[in-house]
Amino acid sequence: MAHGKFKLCVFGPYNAGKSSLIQCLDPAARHIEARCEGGTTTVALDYGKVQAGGETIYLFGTPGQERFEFVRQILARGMDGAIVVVDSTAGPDPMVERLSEWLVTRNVPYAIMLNKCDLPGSSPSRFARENGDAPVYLVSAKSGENVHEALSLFIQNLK
Ligand SMILES: Nc1nc2c(ncn2[C@@H]2O[C@H](COP(=O)(O)OP(=O)(O)O)[C@@H](O)[C@H]2O)c(=O)[nH]1
Ligand SMILES: [Mg+2]
Repeated sequence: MAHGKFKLCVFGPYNAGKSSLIQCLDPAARHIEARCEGGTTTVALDYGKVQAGGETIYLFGTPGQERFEFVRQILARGMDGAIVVVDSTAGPDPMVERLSEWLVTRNVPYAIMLNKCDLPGSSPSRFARENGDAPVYLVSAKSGENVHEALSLFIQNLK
């Protein structure tokens, strides 16, 4: 997979911190919100580009809401790896489990980023059992803690 360019998709539930993570990795990242029927719901996408581990990484943030499965399918085409962002202050989420299973079936290497570790309610041990073989990194997309380091480590694993 060492072709110098990586497409990474960022998955995870709504509000987990996907957009913040991409913004943290690339301050020039674009955040796109498209309004759906009636203007009450939005589909949010993100795009960023960052250098890590000597490679150029293209980051595609996917919408978290369950009903945007079709958008995730489109964005996922040709991805070399994935990041699953999890809110470490929240309880285990069935969507995270489904995403992980889907990535395993598709043979896509992925990392779990347990986000919001700066908050007092952060409890990473809650997720310890559900991650299979995927590497798990504790990060804060808000403070930036461990974000670049986690990405670099994950990229090294992919090469
Ligand atoms: N305290 C804290 N708040 C965060 C962190 N990451 C994201 N947030 C907040 O969580 C909310 C959702 O973040 P966002 O990136 O929009 O989530 P998305 O829906 O997954 O894209 C926002 O209010 C963020 O400011 C973090 O690491 N720490
Ligand atoms: Mg978002």
